[in-house]
Amino acid sequence: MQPVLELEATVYTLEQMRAFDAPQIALAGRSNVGKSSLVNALARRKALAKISATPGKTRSINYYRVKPDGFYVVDLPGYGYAKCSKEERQKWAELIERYLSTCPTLKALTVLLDSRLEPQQLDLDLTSFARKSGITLLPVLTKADKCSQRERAERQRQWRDILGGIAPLVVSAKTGMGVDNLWASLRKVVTVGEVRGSALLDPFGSAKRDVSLADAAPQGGPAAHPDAAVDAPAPRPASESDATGE
Ligand SMILES: Nc1nc2c(ncn2[C@@H]2O[C@H](COP(=O)(O)OP(=O)(O)O)[C@@H](O)[C@H]2O)c(=O)[nH]1
Ligand SMILES: [Mg+2]
Repeated sequence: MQPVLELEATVYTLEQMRAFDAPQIALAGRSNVGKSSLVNALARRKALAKISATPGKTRSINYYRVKPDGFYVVDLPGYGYAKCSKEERQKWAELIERYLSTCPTLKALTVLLDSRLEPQQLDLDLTSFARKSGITLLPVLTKADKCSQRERAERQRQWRDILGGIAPLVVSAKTGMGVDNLWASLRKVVTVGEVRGSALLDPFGSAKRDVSLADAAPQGGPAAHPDAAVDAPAPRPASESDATGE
């Protein structure tokens, strides 16, 4: 049976987030990575999630209930919007960090990564934080229709190396590529607790939560964690305007 995605609630604070006790999969990504488009593709609807003309404006957290399964897809605010103030970025990071660190029913974090871009510092910060916190990562490369198959495969390999063997899924909200695979992974991670074998289970899964996303530098800034950029090439300025959220 094809799952259905329904917007159940929109909240703004950690206190409001604590009201949800069903299993949850968080969805995060840099502003403009294609998160809203992917939610719509998962829902097979055109306008469930708003595709923003002014990226970075939405600070809300949307709880989508998956039926009939019963778990939530928790759509977190996009991060790293260049025009946000430092204070706003700090507030985002603290909220996300506290949610990810304390939500007792969190099953996984789906991190959306732009398949056209070299790994960006903020993506490295978030994935590094998740791995050190023992959170199951489900990385997803978006906008796959904008790359050749060879570029996609290279980007997948690059991220797999950075993430210690976890190869991202490749999706396109535009063509629908990979969307069924993503659904299968989301459902599996909720029921089984892992997606593709032990590769998804962090080798340092029991590591202390000793990293702070709140220290994350704005996009293009210095690395927040000395080890966040291991094996990763330096982020390069995005050349296409819709790749940066500006
Ligand atoms: N070609 C292509 N464009 C996409 C895809 N997903 C999103 N976009 C475009 O990227 C821009 C940002 O998308 P949006 O979903 O609002 O990103 P968000 O800020 O992460 O929610 C919009 O112009 C979308 O039309 C995709 O799979 N393929
Ligand atoms: Mg959006």
